[in-house]
Amino acid sequence: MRKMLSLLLSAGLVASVFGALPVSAAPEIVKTTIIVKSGETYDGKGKSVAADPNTLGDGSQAENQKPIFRLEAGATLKNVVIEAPAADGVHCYGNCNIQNVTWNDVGEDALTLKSAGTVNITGGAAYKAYDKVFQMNASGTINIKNFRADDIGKLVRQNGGTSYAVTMNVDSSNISNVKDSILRTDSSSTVGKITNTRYSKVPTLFKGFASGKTSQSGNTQY
Ligand code: ADA
Ligand code: CA
Ligand code: CA
Repeated sequence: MRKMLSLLLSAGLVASVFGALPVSAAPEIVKTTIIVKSGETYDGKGKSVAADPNTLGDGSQAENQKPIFRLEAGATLKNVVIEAPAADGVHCYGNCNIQNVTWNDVGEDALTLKSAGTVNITGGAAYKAYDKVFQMNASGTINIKNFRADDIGKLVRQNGGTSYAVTMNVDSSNISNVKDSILRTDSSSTVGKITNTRYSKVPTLFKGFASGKTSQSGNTQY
């Protein structure tokens, strides 16, 4: 009886110790793109996901991979960790809100604006982007706030050779180990602004902007 009791007690102790540890579950493998409908919110509540490389893409630099999430106009994606392979990340068809989403190993790119709208990125992070993090394939605005990026090619890239207008804003973020630039465009009408941001090992903040189209204040280098 005594033995039984101590066994039960120690089992309880073991269980409570493990219960207190942050156990990171294996990512949920996404086989077909998750669609978040217009005006709806997908709250991952902290879960991690990854692409099925056979159906969505292997997260290499090959074009035409499929996204893990497709957000219709006015949709919100929050509290998700995207692990490798991340395929073509997230596609936004019009306005979208991205809150506390972390890409631990960006795929071909992290997020693409596919039709005109405003992308609001608040919190979260992107790591290990061989080339681009946010890709703007349509006119509109991207607001990036309280974001962390490290080991990336570019933070925002307007699709090469396009001339529509994009407004790119980065505020209160921390950007490090950048190969190319933070914001890049080929459009003479695109505007870029970086404020209150800490950065380290960034060759240039802006690339390809026309004169008078960039502004910065309150940034510090480390
Ligand atoms: C490259 C490519 C574009 C588009 C883009 C993307 O810039 O030239 O056509 O595919 O990538 O959206 O990933
Ligand atoms: Ca691409
Ligand atoms: Ca892409």
